[in-house]
Amino acid sequence: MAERPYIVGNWKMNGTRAMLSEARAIDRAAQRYMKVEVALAPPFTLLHAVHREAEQIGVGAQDCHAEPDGAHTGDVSATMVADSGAKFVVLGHSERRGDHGESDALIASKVSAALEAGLRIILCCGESEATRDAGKAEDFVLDQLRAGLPKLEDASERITVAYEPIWAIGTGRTAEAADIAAMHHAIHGLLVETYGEEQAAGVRILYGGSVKPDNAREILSLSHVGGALVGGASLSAESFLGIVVAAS
Ligand code: G2H
Repeated sequence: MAERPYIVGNWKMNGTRAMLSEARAIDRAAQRYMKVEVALAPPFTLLHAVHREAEQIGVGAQDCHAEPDGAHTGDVSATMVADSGAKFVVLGHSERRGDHGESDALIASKVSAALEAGLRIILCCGESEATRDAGKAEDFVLDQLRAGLPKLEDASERITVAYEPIWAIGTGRTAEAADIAAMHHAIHGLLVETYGEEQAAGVRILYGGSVKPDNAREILSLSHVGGALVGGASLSAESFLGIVVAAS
């Protein structure tokens, strides 16, 4: 188990103001588990409201635009995200890459914009089932990260990586423990190459993909697994807190 596991709920395109009671319940309960860092990434429309509820938990966005402002109808900049009270942004999620055709280059520019706005980032990576079956999962994931990881002196303060195999997202399937451990080990190796031993030790690598209260403890006990990025199971305080308890 990581020194201070990081459990992040990604609400995706779910949640209206009725969900604020779940955020409040998560926040109040998180105050009893100070050894776990707990955060929520609600949709843009709830960012400020969840931030106002949050006494203990971190709040972040699920995306941002690469430009600071301008004629980009419907988009939200990193500066706006920071202005809402959010402290981090999730970038490069496979649903952004898939649904919106986000390339590694675009994600790298969003990373720069987010850091410039003072946000921490959670940079996502993960392979498709076909890539895994072809034996190319590790090369693919490390290439995604080489393209997205910024040059930074204080990487451990600003960067979190989330490994989410696409075939395990929202499907109820989780990767085998040995496969998760091998990928997290490889990602840690790349972080050491990029930032040096000391900084890399502080960059947490989250696992994501159908993490639930009943599989969280095993996943979180794996070496170099520093927490979890949780989708479906973060939509109710009860199941999300089950994962927080497993991490504590
Ligand atoms: C992976 C994860 C959260 P879920 O996308 O980022 O979602 O836990 O529903 O598989």
